[in-house]
Amino acid sequence: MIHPPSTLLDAITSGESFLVTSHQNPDGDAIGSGLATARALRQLGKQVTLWYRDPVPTVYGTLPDIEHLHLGTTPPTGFPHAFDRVITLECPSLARCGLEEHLEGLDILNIDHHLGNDDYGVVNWVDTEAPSLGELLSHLFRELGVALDEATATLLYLTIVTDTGGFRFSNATDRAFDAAAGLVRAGARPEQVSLWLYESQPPAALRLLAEMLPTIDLHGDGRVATALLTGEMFERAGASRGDAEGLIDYPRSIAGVEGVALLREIGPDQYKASLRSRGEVDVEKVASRHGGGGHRNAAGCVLHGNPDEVRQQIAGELLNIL
Ligand SMILES: [Mn+2]
Repeated sequence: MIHPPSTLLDAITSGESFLVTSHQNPDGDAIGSGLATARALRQLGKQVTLWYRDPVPTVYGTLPDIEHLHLGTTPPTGFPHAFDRVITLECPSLARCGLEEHLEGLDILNIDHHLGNDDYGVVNWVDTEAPSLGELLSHLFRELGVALDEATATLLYLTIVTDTGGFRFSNATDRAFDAAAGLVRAGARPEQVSLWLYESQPPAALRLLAEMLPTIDLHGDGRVATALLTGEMFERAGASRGDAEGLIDYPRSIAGVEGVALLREIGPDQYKASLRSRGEVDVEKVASRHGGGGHRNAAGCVLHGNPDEVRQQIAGELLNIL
């Protein structure tokens, strides 16, 4: 049984008004965990504001309560005085939330499952064995006495599905399946999660996929794949950044590929590299060398140079760790 530290339970129980945030470019775990936390805390009679810097990927646009998210770099009303507790979810460093200039100096409850969390909170609950942050939160909510409703259970289930790649990655451990079973018993609806994740694509996302497919390159006898998304491709497809969610799974699906980098242009000669790998291959090492981070099998960082240079560089670095 996983137990949160009593200092965390005390801080939550005694708090009244919560600000909850998560990392830049939020993924399914960041979003599902945040929405579930807000629902759970409200059930305990708390005030909760969710503040994320970046917009949510298109596929998560219809999640319950998503319209209540406060987005951008402008603080929500009353910040910071109106809040007596600040929770960061999934942020190994305060900088990962992208709101550090506002949060610096505040007492933070740091809940995370990433490697290399630098324990910047007044309370730090970091469990790197947790398959998703939502899994860890399900233990927290149990100990807080929250009775999960269907929507909250479904949001937590979503975090496990997205972080384990649909129970396919090496973090699809017994803990992942135990938690998923418990959440389904509590009312989680796997078919709803499947609809959100796999059958809610806007047409622009498929046009963007069509733009990306011809850019796939194989390196080192096909053990590494790279692909590219430029601003021009987004324009032609009529797509927004959120439409790129999941596209990396296509180069990853090629037989024999052990490491993948998807490069997305974010500025002149500037690329966000999303990295993926299988098994023991640790792409987090490559990402952290460039000031990024993540997990062993999924990480990201920013690279500088023209697209060909960046592609050769990251392919070389991935081949080096195979
Ligand atoms: Mn996560």
